[in-house]
Amino acid sequence: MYDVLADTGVLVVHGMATEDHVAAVRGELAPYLEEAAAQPDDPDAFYPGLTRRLTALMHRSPMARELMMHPVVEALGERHLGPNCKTWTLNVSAALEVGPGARDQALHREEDLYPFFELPRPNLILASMWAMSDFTVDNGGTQVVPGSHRWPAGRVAEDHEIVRADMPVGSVLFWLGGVLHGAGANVTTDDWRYGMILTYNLSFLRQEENQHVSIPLADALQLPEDVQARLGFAQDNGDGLGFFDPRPVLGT
Ligand SMILES: O=C(O)CCC(=O)C(=O)O
Repeated sequence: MYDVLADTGVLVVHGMATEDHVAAVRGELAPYLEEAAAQPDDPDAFYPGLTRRLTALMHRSPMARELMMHPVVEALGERHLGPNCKTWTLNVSAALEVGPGARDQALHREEDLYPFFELPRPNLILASMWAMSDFTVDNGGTQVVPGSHRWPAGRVAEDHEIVRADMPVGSVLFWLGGVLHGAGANVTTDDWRYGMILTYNLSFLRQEENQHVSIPLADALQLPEDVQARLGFAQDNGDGLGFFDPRPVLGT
């Protein structure tokens, strides 16, 4: 498991979530996703149209928080991010539905958020895509380019180097943050491909999704300490990074 991810930059693990757990997450997010209308496509936009997106999942779905802390994720984070930091944090949470007619998303790297580091970079991000419905090569299964985490800047993927995630509901596609990837096209099916992306970054880097605004402090402080820490509501293992004092202002 560890070597496959290190060597190819990509790994699929089946059976990570039960169908009941997937249904529970979907149920918790459904009222929010219903309001996330799919837009027509703009061919120049980074996000393809005919898709539905929802963020701030860790505030909205207690069952998704359990998946964020899955032991396999913890083990992969320890191995692939652990050597480069004291701890790691949730970087992004999003539910991503790819609807009929959606085009391929342009290939990109999660770690392009941090251009200070030259390619190929040390591991800064571990990404996971949870299959909340079956993923196929035709219905929008995520495109990934194995090995591209080791490519120099400027190398462009050729069609034969791109593979598309084909995995049953409850599986997870993992990839390292240097791997080229993007949502797949869904032009021949009537499916709504439903994925939940959770990415994790080294905790001394800024989180792409601002958890401190997405999750009110009073709610965050009710969560178990390990969950708070993964969300970034903790000081880095005893050093000064991220220190805080949650006591209220005197007299309030
Ligand atoms: O939906 C997917 O399969 C990938 C999504 C993605 O890479 C993105 O939204 O940046």
